[in-house]
Amino acid sequence: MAGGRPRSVANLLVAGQGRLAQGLARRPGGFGLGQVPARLAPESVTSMVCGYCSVGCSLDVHLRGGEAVNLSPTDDYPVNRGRACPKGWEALAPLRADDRATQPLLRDERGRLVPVGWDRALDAFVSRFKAVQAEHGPASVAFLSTGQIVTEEMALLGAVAKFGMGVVHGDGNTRQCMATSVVAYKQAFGFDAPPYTYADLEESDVIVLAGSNLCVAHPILWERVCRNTHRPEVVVIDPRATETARAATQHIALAPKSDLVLLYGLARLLVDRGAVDRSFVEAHTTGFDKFAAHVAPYTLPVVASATGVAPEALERVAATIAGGQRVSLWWTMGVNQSHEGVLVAQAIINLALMTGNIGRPGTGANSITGQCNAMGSRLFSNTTNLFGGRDFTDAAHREEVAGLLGIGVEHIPGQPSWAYDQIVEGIATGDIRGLWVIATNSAHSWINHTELHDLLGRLDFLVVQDMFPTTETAQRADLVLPAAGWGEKEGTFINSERRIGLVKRVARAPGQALDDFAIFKLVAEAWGCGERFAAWSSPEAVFEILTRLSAGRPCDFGGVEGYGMVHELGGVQWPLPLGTTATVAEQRRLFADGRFFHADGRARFCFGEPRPVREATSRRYPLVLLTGRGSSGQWHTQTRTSKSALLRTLYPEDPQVEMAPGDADELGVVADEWVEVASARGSMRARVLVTPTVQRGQVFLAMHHPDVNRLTFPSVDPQSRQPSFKHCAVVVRRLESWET
Ligand SMILES: Nc1nc2c(c(=O)[nH]1)N[C@H]1C(S)=C(S)[C@@H](COP(=O)(O)OP(=O)(O)OC[C@H]3O[C@@H](n4cnc5c(=O)[nH]c(N)nc54)[C@H](O)[C@@H]3O)O[C@H]1N2
Ligand SMILES: Nc1nc2c(c(=O)[nH]1)N[C@H]1C(S)=C(S)[C@@H](COP(=O)(O)OP(=O)(O)OC[C@H]3O[C@@H](n4cnc5c(=O)[nH]c(N)nc54)[C@H](O)[C@@H]3O)O[C@H]1N2
Ligand code: SF4
Ligand SMILES: [Mo]
Repeated sequence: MAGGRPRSVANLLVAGQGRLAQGLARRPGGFGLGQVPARLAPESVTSMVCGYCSVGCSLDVHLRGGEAVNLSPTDDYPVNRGRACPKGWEALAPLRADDRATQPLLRDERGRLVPVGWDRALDAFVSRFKAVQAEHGPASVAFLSTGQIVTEEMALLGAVAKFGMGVVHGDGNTRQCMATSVVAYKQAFGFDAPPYTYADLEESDVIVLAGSNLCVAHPILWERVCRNTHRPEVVVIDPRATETARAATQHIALAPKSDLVLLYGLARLLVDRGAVDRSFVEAHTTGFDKFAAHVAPYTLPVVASATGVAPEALERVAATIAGGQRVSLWWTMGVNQSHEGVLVAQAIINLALMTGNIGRPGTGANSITGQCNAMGSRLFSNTTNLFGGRDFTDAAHREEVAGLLGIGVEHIPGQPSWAYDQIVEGIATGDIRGLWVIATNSAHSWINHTELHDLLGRLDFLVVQDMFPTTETAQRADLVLPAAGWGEKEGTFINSERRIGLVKRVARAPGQALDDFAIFKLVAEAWGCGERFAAWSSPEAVFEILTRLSAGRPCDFGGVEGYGMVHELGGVQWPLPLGTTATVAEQRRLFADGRFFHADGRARFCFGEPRPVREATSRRYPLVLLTGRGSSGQWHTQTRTSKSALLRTLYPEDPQVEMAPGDADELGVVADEWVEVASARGSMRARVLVTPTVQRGQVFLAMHHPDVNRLTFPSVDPQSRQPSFKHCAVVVRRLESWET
């Protein structure tokens, strides 16, 4: 055991007590707190970015004695301007939950998770993983991480695991979420670069939302749409009549997974109508003529029959896009979680390119990301990409990073990580024997998880690092490392519009829980590679390292001078290279000069052939199952949001399967009745919600119930390897009354 380690654990635990909201707190006043009775008035207020979704709202945390007592949305932050959704208002609730992880837990010989000190936990971590690597090679230990820890932590994890522990394969839950957009952007623009700024939602005269339920999933972005004074046409492309679709001016209720045909059909109509911006296409893109030839067969009758959308509705959307002066096209999981998601995302990008709707206010081909720091993960998790969107297989990139980090280039693997599904497959084949899971609840959220549950049991050693020891994944672990959560640590998130925002320590982590940053540092020490990361001494020191790693890359934020500047400016959007400045009010969008990130400066039209869905409906499983977000009060696997009594009042207690009235009648079920929903892989029970928001032949389940992914079919997009959570075949069965 390294001599200094026990002291360093103690130091970290003690250090945590003194660093609450350091430096950047401000006195109350001008925060809309006028009505608060004096005895409850906070002593000071500090603002920080919300830890749930990628909108990245700022919250004013009210402090007493340096500890958070309450919060309210920040008035003057450019993202949310005084608003927050229910999750934001309740963001402190999970920190105070009864089931927080307070001590490391190690599984004993009798199979029970028992509390141990950090020293034993670290010994077990190191000895077990090193034993696995000694027997099966360094690549036999892998990690799965997240879009929900600060960038500094992600980067430290990626560095320690890959450049210190010899790990080769690590991926994140962002694979389930954003991988499709990443690949689509890279191929089309030459870099993973969502081009927009949120102000575009207020500046468009046409807003197209594909596979996005903005009202529920990104409420404050929907609020920005509502602030648009140009009376925009809002077109929603979604098989369901979601909250967003019902508020839209046009709802295209297409057949599930027919988006590619629909979008090619729209492209053809735009060509036919002469709506192509020839001068933009010629000056700034390549491949348009081939694309136009590719979409020629997608005539109105072909498209209407494949999508189930009336020809008049298709023509109206095309006319709306053609007539718009500032058209923005946005997409999320209805597009990304598909067996052909990359092609669909590129078809959206193509519509923006061919009509010249990019680089100007109110325009863009805009992927909205999901988790608070998915964008940080895309650039700095060091999983499939080397730091800063670089390439592990590129020797020059490896040299550059080694030089910037002052480490030997031999420590940088020359191959990218396996994707999440390949790591899971690697467990099945015995190639992966040890797994370290950080801030993701795979045993609930992974597709077709019955198989994963079995595989997790086959691992030689499973470590889960989470705020809660009660998650489905932590319950299967050999070692649980107790982590601090949002609000108990500092660092930065990057939101959907590329805005770097600050997170601060406003509460103490309970018991022996440590922030992920401290845990990664301890692991490095215990592993014996701590020296290599000596410069990674604090989150702000790592931020400085990341600033250097970004320099010269499209995501360059070399001009950002530390956390103080991020705070002063109300967040900073990349790029901001050294020598450039930003102001608080400024909105940064990409491609205003028509130059893209490919070597020739041009964007590319990318396209391909539609493919059939991987699991079609059958007589046995006649319904299509769609899954997604249930309400604005629920977050993913519910480890956090279910801890708020207030949020629990905003959604039904039991799982609900949404069903069209005609299907309910045919099955003879009535509202609220318990039924069984089954696929070829498993089944679950749910209450029937009879609603015309789903089409006949389709049912919808929110992803928040742990059994939903017993049903889903494990197919991935071949290019992005993102799972297709939103299409599989199921049957709904009545339960005999004695069973209910
Ligand atoms: N309240 C809340 N907000 C969240 C989250 C949360 O858990 N709760 N999670 C965050 C994260 S990580 C993410 S990734 C985002 C997700 O945000 P969204 O993508 O907006 O949410 P989903 O409900 O998963 O999917 C959006 C829509 O896709 C539709 N859809 C299904 N199949 C198809 C199809 O074939 N074509 C089309 N066009 N649409 C289809 C569904 O009907 C659904 O309404 O939300 C973020 N915000
Ligand atoms: N059927 C279906 N399945 C889906 C989806 C779908 O639409 N349908 N959507 C997919 C998508 S887009 C996503 S993003 C995934 C999300 O899937 P997950 O990532 O599994 O969902 P979360 O519940 O957010 O899990 C985050 C975990 O991190 C823990 N945690 C929170 N903060 C911290 C921290 O600071 N440190 C540490 N160490 N732990 C922390 C939480 O307690 C929780 O256990 O689900 C995917 N699964
Ligand atoms: S919209 Fe997203 S970032 Fe804003 S308060 Fe809600 S969860 Fe937090
Ligand atoms: Mo996500």
